[in-house]
Amino acid sequence: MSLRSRSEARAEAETDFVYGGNKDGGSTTLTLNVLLLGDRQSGRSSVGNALIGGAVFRTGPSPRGPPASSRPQLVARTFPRYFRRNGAESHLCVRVIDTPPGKPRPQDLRELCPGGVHVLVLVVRADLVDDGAALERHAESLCGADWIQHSLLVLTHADRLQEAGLRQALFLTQTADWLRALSDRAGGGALFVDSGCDWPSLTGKPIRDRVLSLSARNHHQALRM
Ligand SMILES: Nc1nc2c(ncn2[C@@H]2O[C@H](COP(=O)(O)OP(=O)(O)O)[C@@H](O)[C@H]2O)c(=O)[nH]1
Ligand SMILES: [Mg+2]
Repeated sequence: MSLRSRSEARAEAETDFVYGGNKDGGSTTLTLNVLLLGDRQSGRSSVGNALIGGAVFRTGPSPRGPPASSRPQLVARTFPRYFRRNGAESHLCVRVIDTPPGKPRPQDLRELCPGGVHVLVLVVRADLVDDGAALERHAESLCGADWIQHSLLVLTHADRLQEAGLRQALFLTQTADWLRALSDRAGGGALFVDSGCDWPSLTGKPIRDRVLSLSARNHHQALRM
């Protein structure tokens, strides 16, 4: 992409953030930037694939040590006529930013998302609950004090809970204090997902719907990074 077309694309993206939509033959397009954060192997890329509805981010066991790519990666997809808004059909453009383990560099995120982030998806393994302090610290330092109102907690590996005979409703009452508190405080609440047999198409819509309703609750305001 030439320098000129890159800046044009950025200007177009920024217009979306300001007006929340583009005119497109009578329909509007709502563009939402979604940032995935989570530990190594928490299932971030799998959740990204579910959101996009295809295998676009690389998933799988990763060797210990420095990640192959330390740069965040952006993939966007438009879902035509996804919802109704002010009485009219609206397309939904989801721009998903997958991140390397640890804290992504703010300048990399700003480059991908100059208008900011509408929803943070915090990805945590339900079957391997560790300490969440670093995750919350990263979210706050990247997105500021309002990060929690823009957060949706996604608990992956729900299939493992099922195998262990633990019901999802009970899990949150019995899990670590920080995770229970996070699920109560997060603006979008908690959503359990599992990788099942056909993970992206089975689990994508519920995650997209939750992202959309959380963003609507925040009047589609974006958090600057
Ligand atoms: N059983 C199960 N495996 C999952 C689930 N989510 C992700 N995985 C697997 O866990 C591994 C790591 O997932 P990935 O999305 O690459 O994690 P990332 O390192 O956080 O991006 C992959 O082999 C996935 O197939 C889940 O909900 N259940
Ligand atoms: Mg990954």
